Amino acid sequence: MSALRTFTSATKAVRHTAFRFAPATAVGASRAYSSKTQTLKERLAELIPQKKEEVKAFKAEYGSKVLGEVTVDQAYGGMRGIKGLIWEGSVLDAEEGIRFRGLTIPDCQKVLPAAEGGQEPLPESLFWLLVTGEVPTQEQVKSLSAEWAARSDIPEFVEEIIDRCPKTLHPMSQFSLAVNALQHESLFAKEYAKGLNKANYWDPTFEDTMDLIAKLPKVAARIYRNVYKDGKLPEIESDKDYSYNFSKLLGYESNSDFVELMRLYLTIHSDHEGGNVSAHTTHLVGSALSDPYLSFAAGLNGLAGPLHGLANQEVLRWTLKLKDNIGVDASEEEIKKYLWDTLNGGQVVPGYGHAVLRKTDPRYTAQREFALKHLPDDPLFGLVSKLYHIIPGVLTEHGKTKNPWPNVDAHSGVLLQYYGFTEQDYYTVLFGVSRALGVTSQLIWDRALGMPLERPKSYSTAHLKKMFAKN
Ligand code: HAX
Repeated sequence: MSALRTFTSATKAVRHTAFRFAPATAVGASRAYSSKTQTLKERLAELIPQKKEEVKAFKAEYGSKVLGEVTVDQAYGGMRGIKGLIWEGSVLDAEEGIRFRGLTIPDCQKVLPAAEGGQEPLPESLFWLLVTGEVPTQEQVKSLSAEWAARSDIPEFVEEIIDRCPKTLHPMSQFSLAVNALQHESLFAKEYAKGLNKANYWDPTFEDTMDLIAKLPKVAARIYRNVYKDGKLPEIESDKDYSYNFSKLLGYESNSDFVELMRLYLTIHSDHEGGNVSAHTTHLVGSALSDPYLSFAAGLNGLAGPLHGLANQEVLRWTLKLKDNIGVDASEEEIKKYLWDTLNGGQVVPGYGHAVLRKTDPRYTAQREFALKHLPDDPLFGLVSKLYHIIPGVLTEHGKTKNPWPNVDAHSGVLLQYYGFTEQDYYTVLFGVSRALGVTSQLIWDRALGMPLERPKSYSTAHLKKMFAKN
């Protein structure tokens, strides 16, 4: 195993606390800190016993409280609104949108460390926040960037597997295949086979998570270069941040605005509480003690569905088709007709609607603000803005969707295409790299808190009829 477990840097840490697990018991404000920068793992090791005690005490007092009842409609209706999951990193409010450990996206943009000369939060900062509930220092973030760079190499056989994929295999299928193959490296699986004490599950889970996140850019970029370019990859720079290096592997690092976009993108797509398909799947598969590689690969397969992460490729495709059919300067009437054609064709308008949200997704807003700042005059951005003012009205008139407002996927494609990143089929891979941060930080806590095998109860229609029908 790597020497990185003891990775440190000799700078004094100043802790900014965004949210503490339990204000009454949290260490931090009054604690004397060591003069070296504390690593994420060291901080986590301190937090785990506190959090375990907190949860134990909470359950002892409130364990029998009722979270809600479940109707037959909900059982048939994709379990919408059923409260039955614990997810520490983020909570989604239907009106306000996501909060990561209590922080909104604008809060994160204000308080999370950015790159030197940059303004957007670094995904490293967000990961630290998700794992610990605390805002890291610049030094801690720097150490995490360096640690991920140092762990980034992928085994040769995984490179060969990716290289052998036909170009026609969807990038998300290649991505999932490669992550499954990386499982060869799983420390959790190896330690478990030797006989691992339950109390220590979190440790190799943490190591796997760090390795997995670190390796994703090389996996993802290899797929990109193979499918769309000449298959050659540059070296990463060990003193640069994760998003810079990922941009470099993809071939876009020379544009500092693209690198900033990547930082924002990887931060805001990371986590969206526990019930969405990719998060829930990762958590569910992880509950069988499948290691982080297997669990995340399962989550990726869910992200690859068009009602979930694949919507980002669908949005750009749909928007470009609209542009080709009626032009970028189409009138409101022409756009409305095009929308009705989509709806009357029994298709969804991609990028709009949400299972939980009932307002414009703040992840959409953050991307719109980025566009207003960096590409205000881009014609496609102009079209996307026009659609933002027209689609909600048409969807409301259509009368089906509970939320006519745009979600995260309605905006990402237009930003990427502006920088020449036009390969729509690849967009969900970027989402996947980001989603790893959220779902694996929860896996660490699942193992630390000893979360059990997930196994909800199901019924057949015949059984439900017997329970409720008069005859
Ligand atoms: N266009 C047309 N119809 C829509 C719609 C849209 N954008 N959004 C919802 N509807 C329809 C549903 O298909 C459903 O129709 P039926 O009754 O015929 O089945 C009806 O409105 C009620 O759906 P809902 O309760 O409002 O929404 P759900 O919770 O069932 O589904 C979805 C949420 C996100 C899947 C849905 O809004 C949708 O399909 N949107 C388009 C695809 C999309 O953008 N997906 C990405 C979502 C965000 C995400 O996960 N990103 O990764």
